[in-house]
Amino acid sequence: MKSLKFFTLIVLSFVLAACGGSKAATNLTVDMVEFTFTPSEFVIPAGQEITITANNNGAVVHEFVIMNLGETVGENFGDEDEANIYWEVEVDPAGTKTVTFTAPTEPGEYQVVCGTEGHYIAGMIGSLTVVAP
Ligand SMILES: [Cu+2]
Repeated sequence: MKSLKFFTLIVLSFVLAACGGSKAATNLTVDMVEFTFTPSEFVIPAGQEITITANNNGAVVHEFVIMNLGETVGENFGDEDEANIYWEVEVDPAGTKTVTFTAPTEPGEYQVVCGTEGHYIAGMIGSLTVVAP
């Protein structure tokens, strides 16, 4: 009985992987302005190397901050959130950066925020969904 449950779990994870696999990308592009990410939703494969090109088309510094799984920014983005950051990149106004990071190994939905003061409250929020590769 135990092995049947395990088998079902294995089959389920293959099905889930197949569903998410088609949309997951290892190359991302994000455009940032006051106060939005475009696009604001991303799907990446777990544990893979991800290349992201972050364009800042705005007039102030913007950040693409990925929070740890299960951690979301509360009322406002502050010092207490720094410890819960998985990865971040900061881009100057009118600047662009192409950088890489390793996707989290744990599938799930990760909150993306801009860490520049006031931007989180202004709605500069996105989501990063990590799926089994
Ligand atoms: Cu911002």
